Amino acid sequence: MTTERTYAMKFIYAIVRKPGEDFARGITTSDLGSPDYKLMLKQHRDYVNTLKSLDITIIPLNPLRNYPDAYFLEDTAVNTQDGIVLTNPGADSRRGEIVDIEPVLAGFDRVLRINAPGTLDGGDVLSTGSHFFIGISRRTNRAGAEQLGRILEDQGNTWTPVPVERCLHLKSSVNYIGNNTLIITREFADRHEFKGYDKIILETAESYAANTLLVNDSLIMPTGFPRTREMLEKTGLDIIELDVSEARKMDGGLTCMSIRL
Ligand code: CIR
Repeated sequence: MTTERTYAMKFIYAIVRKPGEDFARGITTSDLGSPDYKLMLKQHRDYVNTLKSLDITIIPLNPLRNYPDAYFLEDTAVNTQDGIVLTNPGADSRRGEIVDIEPVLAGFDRVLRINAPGTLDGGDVLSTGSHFFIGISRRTNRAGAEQLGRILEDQGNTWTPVPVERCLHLKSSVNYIGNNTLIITREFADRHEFKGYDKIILETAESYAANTLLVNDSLIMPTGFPRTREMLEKTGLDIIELDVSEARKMDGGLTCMSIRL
């Protein structure tokens, strides 16, 4: 591990929410079968314990009644490092999650917000430091992306919109793993927006592994993607594999289940 590694951000806290018993009523397009609550809770505990083991202080929240997707906290807020931006989630069934998370975030930093008609999910926002990519997706519209873009520019950052067509969120397919390097699916690898970055390009069968989470010096990746693991090992980062099979059945994964601050 080199000491001069460049992070997108160094994290101290993670806000996490225990999945509720109704989590299987969340939105999903996957055909991976019905998720199991007990297993979901175990996998969520493992996720939280892994973050703790990386010296991250956990802010735990309880399940949110009537919001089965609310444990995918990432979609509700964007940490720009100069403040926190409360989103306006693109799915109607998730919009009310904002009311609950706002006071929690207000304890950390200045909170700005995305307003209707703009919609934006945090899963569409990828930071590589002072540059941000914002996915224009089924959840994030151009108005939402432009609102966030203006906030980022005011803070001295830059941003690029990226069309997202075949997956839920931008970060379902692309994540930043430090040192100017992206982990990226084949679908996005040749896009002009990502020119200038080094890339770990995933085999199509391992595309889900794009949702890998960099926490300081460690990469948390989903289990079951051996070719991706081999490529990631060459980065010299510590690699931790976590089974997130139940979140995957609900179209989520590692980045989605926390807000890192
Ligand atoms: C949804 O469709 O909104 C949830 N079932 C999954 C959200 C996953 N979030 C993320 O990728 N950031």
